[in-house]
Amino acid sequence: MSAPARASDSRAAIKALLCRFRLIEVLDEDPTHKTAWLLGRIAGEEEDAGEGESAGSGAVPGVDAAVVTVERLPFSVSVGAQAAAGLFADVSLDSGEQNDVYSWAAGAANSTAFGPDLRVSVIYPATAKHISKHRRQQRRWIRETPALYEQVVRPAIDAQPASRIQWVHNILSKRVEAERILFEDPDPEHGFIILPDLKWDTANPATMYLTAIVHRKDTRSLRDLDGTHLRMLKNIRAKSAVAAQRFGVPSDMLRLYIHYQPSYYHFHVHITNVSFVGPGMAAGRAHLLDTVISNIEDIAPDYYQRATLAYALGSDDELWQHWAAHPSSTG
Ligand code: G7M
Repeated sequence: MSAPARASDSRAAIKALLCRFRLIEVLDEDPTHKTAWLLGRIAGEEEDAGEGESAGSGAVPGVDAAVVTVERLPFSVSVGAQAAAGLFADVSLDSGEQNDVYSWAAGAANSTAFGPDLRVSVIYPATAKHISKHRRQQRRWIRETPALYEQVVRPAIDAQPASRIQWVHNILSKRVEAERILFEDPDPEHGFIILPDLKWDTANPATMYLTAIVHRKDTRSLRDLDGTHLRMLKNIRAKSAVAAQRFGVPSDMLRLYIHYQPSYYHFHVHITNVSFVGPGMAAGRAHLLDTVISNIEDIAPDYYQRATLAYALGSDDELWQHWAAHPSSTG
């Protein structure tokens, strides 16, 4: 589809497309970000004119398929901007309850008093790749016992090419990102480097995101941690505070955690501002460093070689295939 030149032309073209959109499937929904991804087809002009629905209800990728993203926008209300009628004059309510001094209801705004309330984006024609990219992944809950780790996960990690963690070796050998290093303990057994995570632009301390990458090359994940790592783990905790100070974030505003499963099998710790909540912090993925230290120190040095670790795996994850091939992987 060629892009119309002016904003008003675009608006009219998008509106025309949306009017011809026939919903086939809700590909995914995210209640936290109030967003839905919809698959549909764009009806032909003659159908739109009411000359009957075309045969079949499917959409043909690359031809008439469209992916529409609908997102509810944040409120934008300014005091005094509303006419005398009042802010809620046009609101329609379709349910309501009252109890003592408390009242609540749901409905629709029907007005611009709260600012625009919807952002819509359209991919048309959408290819099969566009569609699968926006379709919710199938998810499975895994209970990984130590035996299953040996049978399924360790071989999967062993099968990964070394090039996958080349970026880590580049950082440790100071070939790249050297100027971004905030702290280094160069000890080959207990040492590590702390630097800003790729995802953080270093501009806003409220979203501070640092990573500690250890020098030890034999530690691939949480599973490998034991009593020999305690000194290093405690030192990461202590020196995170030093690194975070550079951005004015005090030590009691840090959240330190380890992913299991991680994306990269060279041990590292995530260091973030406690007020920042990101997708990598879900229960079942983020293991708090404080708890990890306590498990090894107070419960057992080989806690992580004995524990069953549970997590969710998406069907796009490489590990998924290994679990799918294993009959006893679900608990
Ligand atoms: O899920 P996992 O614990 O494996 O997370 C790895 C982290 O490494 C993520 O937060 C990535 O943003 C971060 N990361 C990945 N790469 C490729 C780089 C990189 O090249 N430089 C830095 N500084 N961080 C990275």
